[in-house]
Amino acid sequence: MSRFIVVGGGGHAKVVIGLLHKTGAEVLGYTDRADRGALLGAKYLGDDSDLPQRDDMSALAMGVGKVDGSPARRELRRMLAATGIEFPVIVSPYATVNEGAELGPGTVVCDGAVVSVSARVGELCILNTNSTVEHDCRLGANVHVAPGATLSGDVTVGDDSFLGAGCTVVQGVTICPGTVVGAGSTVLADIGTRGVYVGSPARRVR
Ligand code: JB2
Repeated sequence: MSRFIVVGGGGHAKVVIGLLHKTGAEVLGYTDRADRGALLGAKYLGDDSDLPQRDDMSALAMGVGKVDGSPARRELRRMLAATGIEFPVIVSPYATVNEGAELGPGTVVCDGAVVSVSARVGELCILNTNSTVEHDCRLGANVHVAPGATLSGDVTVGDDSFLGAGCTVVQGVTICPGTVVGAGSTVLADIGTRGVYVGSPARRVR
């Protein structure tokens, strides 16, 4: 059985701890810049500085979430490479990952999410509650598909992008790295310039 330490102690960390409990993994505790109290019974272990010295963990989980187009989580993971400890894929027992789908290390698939056939999802992605990544989609690293968002077939999403809650991306669209799509928006055409896109059809606002 894997013995996890979760990095981060906010809302997303709590989600990850809950998922780990459901998979039967052991959670030794969590790290954060400050003590956030017990999270679903997981205790505070201090900041990240002691992690390289610990010999009791066998896996790390990225509990720091994101709702923007920044690469910060990837940088944090690079810093934690000094521990020599892997970030395994975490899949809720209530998610569906179909035949031929590939998930990169550190990716988390939450309750009710569906990853369809032959989708390729990069490292450290968050496929949040009830999101859908349809057949043949290609997601880069550190992409957050927020709750209820739908990527239709053959969509490509660049690294670090954030696709807001309940948004829809129609089939075949390509979205460049670092893009933010607002909640409930509908993306009908390729996005080639990094920025924030909202509305139906989604238009750039920043
Ligand atoms: O380098 C770090 C670090 N940077 C921030 N190392 C460690 N160990 N912890 C770090 N943190 C901590 O992550 C912050 O001190 C804070 O306690 C936590 C982030 O918590 P917050 O609740 O602000 O956000 P979140 O990242 O858990 O969740 C966001 O992303 C999720 C995917 C939220 O906006 C959620 O609504 C969203 N579902």
